[in-house]
Amino acid sequence: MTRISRLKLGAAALAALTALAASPLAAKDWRGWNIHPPTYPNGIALDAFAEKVAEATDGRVTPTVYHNAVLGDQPDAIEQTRNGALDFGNFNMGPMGPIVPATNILSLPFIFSSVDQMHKVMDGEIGQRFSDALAEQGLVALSWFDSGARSLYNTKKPVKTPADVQGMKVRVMNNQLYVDMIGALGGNATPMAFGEVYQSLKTGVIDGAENNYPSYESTNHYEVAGYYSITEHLIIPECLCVSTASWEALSDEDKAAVKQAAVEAAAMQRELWAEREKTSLEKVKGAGAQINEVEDKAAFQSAMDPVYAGFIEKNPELKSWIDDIKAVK
Ligand code: BDP
Repeated sequence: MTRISRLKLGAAALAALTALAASPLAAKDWRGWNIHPPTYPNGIALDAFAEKVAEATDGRVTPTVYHNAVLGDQPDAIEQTRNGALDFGNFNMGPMGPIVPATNILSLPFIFSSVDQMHKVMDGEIGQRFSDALAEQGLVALSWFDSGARSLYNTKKPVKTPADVQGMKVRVMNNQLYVDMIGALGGNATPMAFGEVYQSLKTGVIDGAENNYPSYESTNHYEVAGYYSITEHLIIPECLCVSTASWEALSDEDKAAVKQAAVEAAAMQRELWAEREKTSLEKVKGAGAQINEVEDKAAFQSAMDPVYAGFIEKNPELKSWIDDIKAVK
């Protein structure tokens, strides 16, 4: 074979391959982001989602989940999924706020009265409004995962009243609302990536942070910040979100299969979550963490009035959403 004909053949093969990759028949190797370890409820459910999708689409879509935030921290991963560099991810609505303003409502402290009420809201008409807002920013929310309730923990002392937070340096997720929230309690908030919190607690760069039991436990934060105070100030849902670009490349049949797999994954995650909350609590208690109830939660709630006022002032069009959420019993 001459060099020219080999080149021609090579070019033809390349053209064929390109056509195949662009055709709806080519297998789509989806890359998915997860901040948690594969053994965390979210990791297990995401792997089950990936497996189910591959099976239900007969291998037309083959997702792989990259655990432990190896593909970047959460704000980056959200951006990458929006622009199609990543195909899907499990995202908390906290760091989503700066990108999809309506989702900030879910980051208002004490917005939900309980996790059950949060489920009712997210699985109903109001949840659909959040999905619509996400869709406008390039993300298709296929189902909602649980993330329990977040409480404050620190290296110094039990928090019982807002005054105990005075002067404390507290790590928060990337969202101005949390800076305002800690500020309203008299503390100083530091937005920081999840993966940096352990070391920062250990070295005293920060005094505390806030999270649910499973994350407090899985990150080993309890080893270095042994006072966990049940403030339950935030109940934030998480989505299983697919990039609009990846979604639109699917046939209707495959869209239905992926949606179904996501709904099943969420049901599985919520079940595993309920168990994990118990085992995580047992584990941190067994390791000596001091968990305290907060009797006067109302004091924390009323301290949040300026946070709500500031939010409504900036987003008057979202005021009615707050009222709608509060009306769901
Ligand atoms: C966990 C969430 C995760 C957040 C993390 C955090 O599941 O998405 O990134 O908290 O505090 O509970 O950053």
